[in-house]
Amino acid sequence: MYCRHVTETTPLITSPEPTVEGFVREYLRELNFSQGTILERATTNDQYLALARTVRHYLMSRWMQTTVSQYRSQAKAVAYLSAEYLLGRQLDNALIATGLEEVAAEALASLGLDLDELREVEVEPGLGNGGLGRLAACFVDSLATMSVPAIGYGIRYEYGIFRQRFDDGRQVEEPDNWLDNGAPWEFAHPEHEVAVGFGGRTETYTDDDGRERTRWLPGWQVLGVPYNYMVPGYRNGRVNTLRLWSARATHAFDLKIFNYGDYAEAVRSQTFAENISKVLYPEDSTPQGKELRLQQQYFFVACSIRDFIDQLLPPGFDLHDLPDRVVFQLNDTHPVIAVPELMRILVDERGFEWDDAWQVTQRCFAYTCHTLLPEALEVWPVELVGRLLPRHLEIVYRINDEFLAQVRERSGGDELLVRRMSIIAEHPERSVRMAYLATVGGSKVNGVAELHSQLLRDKVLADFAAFWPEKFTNVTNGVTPRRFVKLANPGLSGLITEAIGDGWVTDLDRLRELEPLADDAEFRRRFREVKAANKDRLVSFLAARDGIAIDPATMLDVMVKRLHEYKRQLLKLLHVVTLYDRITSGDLAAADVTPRTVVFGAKAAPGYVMAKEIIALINHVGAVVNAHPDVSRVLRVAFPANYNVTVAETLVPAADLSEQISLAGKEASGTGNMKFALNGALTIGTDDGANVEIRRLVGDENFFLFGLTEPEASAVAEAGYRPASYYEENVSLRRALDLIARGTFSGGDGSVFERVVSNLLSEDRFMVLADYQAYLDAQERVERAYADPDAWSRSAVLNVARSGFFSSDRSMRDYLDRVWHAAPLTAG
Ligand code: 26W
Repeated sequence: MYCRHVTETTPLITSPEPTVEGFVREYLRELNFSQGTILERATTNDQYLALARTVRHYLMSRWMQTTVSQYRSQAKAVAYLSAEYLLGRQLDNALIATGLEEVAAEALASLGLDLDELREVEVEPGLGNGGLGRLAACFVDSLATMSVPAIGYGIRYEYGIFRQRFDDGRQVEEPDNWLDNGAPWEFAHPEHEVAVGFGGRTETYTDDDGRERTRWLPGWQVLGVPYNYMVPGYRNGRVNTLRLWSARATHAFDLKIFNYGDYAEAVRSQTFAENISKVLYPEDSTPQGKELRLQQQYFFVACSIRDFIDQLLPPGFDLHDLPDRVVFQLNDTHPVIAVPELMRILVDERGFEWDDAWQVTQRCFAYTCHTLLPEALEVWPVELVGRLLPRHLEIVYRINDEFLAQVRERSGGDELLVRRMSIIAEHPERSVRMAYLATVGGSKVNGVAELHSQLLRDKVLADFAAFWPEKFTNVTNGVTPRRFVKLANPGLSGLITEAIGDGWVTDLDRLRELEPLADDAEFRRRFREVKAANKDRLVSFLAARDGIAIDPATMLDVMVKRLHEYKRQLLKLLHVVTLYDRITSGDLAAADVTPRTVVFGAKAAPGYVMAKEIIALINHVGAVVNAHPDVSRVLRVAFPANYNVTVAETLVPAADLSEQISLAGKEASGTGNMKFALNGALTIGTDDGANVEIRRLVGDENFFLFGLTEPEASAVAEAGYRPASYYEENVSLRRALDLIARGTFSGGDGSVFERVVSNLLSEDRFMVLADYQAYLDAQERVERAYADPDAWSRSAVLNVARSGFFSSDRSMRDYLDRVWHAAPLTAG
């Protein structure tokens, strides 16, 4: 929502009547005038688009008021730069934020329409891979609900994260054409397009004051067109903006060339430009280092910084004061090219002295790291950076020179340290280490959970933490209670509100008031009732969506997250195979097994071969287990395809057991773990990421801990880890692996999953075999605990009551205090 030209007297619109009649009137207007049809002839898509637009109307005036008041307040704003936003469906979130759920349902029913049916039409914007993207969506929701002046910037990918389907149990990716049926939640503003340069060269010149200056002469340009999305605050009358950029050619069509008959050439620049925002890179750990990816990163960063300076700051604003007006939060290293971009604008365009520009830049940026895997840290070859962004490379070199001079000076010329801390890596090829650039170029660096931030200080960025201890802090992740409790779990929300009022929705620490009710048998009974109803809802959801039949009377043991070896879906699978082995071999009577349904949800990056093998193995094991006459009576495997935010909203509230079993020291935080705890599932997990803080808050007795700690895992690796020794010493483990190796789950053909088994026996980088026995022992503790439903639900109630800390509102408060030094807008 742009508002530079809004004056004191500009009349702002008012919202439609929040009544059934008012809603009906607005809806029919939309159906007739915008959808151009009548009720009797409207398609389901017409009905949904009209509904979405109607709900938009109830948010429009808030949006305008928020933007105008933010602009007028001249308050410091947070600009969140993220290459990913995993937003989920918008309709229900907007209805909850406006409190219009009932009015909408009644109004539609009066027209013979069903809200439950229409909400299924919406395709969720899958503009992210996993944790990082979803976290960004939770954060912008919290900033709006907390009335913090903030704007989210990102990329409007034409194709989001691929759609996953299984073919003979193997992942097949299909394009996510999420825009095809209309995009009612976005507002295009081509009039505010931004030109972005690429390639070309730089030249130095002497300016009128006789100063040596440099300018960039780009070789080609694309246009960035902003699309605005509403980010509604929860019932606070505020709506913040998410601005996503789409790439266009400067001149879409070359008529001359067309007339020569070379039609493809005529539109080449268009397709070339559009490619930049065409598709989301589906990697969430190993960067492919593709040129287009760097183009995407610079494209949205250049658009966003230009847009903030030109549209959100008053005309003639002195950029020396920029740090008082904005903090650009870098969501991992993906947007870090923003640091040399701001330097370029200040020095080359605004004529700042280098040191002044550097002062301003460092104070304007902060960096959040979301990973611990060395291979996930982005490095860009200087050859590529120099070709695509020649001026930025020059600026990075100067930043590095000035920084290393400090290092040299403070370390008394320790050249080894200088080489280690250099932003430019010399080997294997000269490259820019983006995490180092982010650390040098910003005022703060944070990890996303206590253990993660400690490991950043002690290991990943140890030299920098020693050099700038004050720069390093921690902000433990959080999730929005609006979507992941209020929206996803209306049963539990109702029970909580009945017990302690509805203040918890915006003040999640209030859940603590539930603690005494853990000792209330009636409350526990009703809590179990809610869980049972959520399980029934999941049963019909999976039956309708995937044709998957699950038994709600079983323990729902859920593992949903991206497929990655460090997350150890294989450990969960070995538990399933071991149970299968014990039941089929008669070691274990089916009657002695707690009936359990293991639910997996996971996408693998298309280029991640081992991850795709593991998905296929899970599906093949599931097929055999589910078909076995004895085993299937007490053990089932369900693997709904295309796990996404919408699936999570139905799956998480139904879960009994939450699997958070990564090798300690590998999962930066995890956020699924928080969603499960808040929805009354108990966690089986390692002391990794935010599991450590969940266990501390909910209490050891309400958490199934197992496995090596991070120091122990490092010591084992240090000492030389020999996975085969666990195979030799542990019969149950050997039998399980042999079953797979013999082809039990692949039609007797042992070669099918040979790679998975041999990797476990030879490398097993994430120590699945080392933690196998401890995990099985913990699962036995789970079975014993689950045998007492009342005691189990008491633990579950305590998990809910003690998980208020994991609200993304609390994360925002920590960022505001420790990193951004900004504040919510109280008045206006
Ligand atoms: C360039 C390839 C790439 C793309 C995305 C590398 C790394 C990423 C992300 C950082 C991966 C990610 O999503 N990390 C997850 O971030 C969550 C939010 O902080 C954490 O909770 C998870 O532990 C972390 O794996």
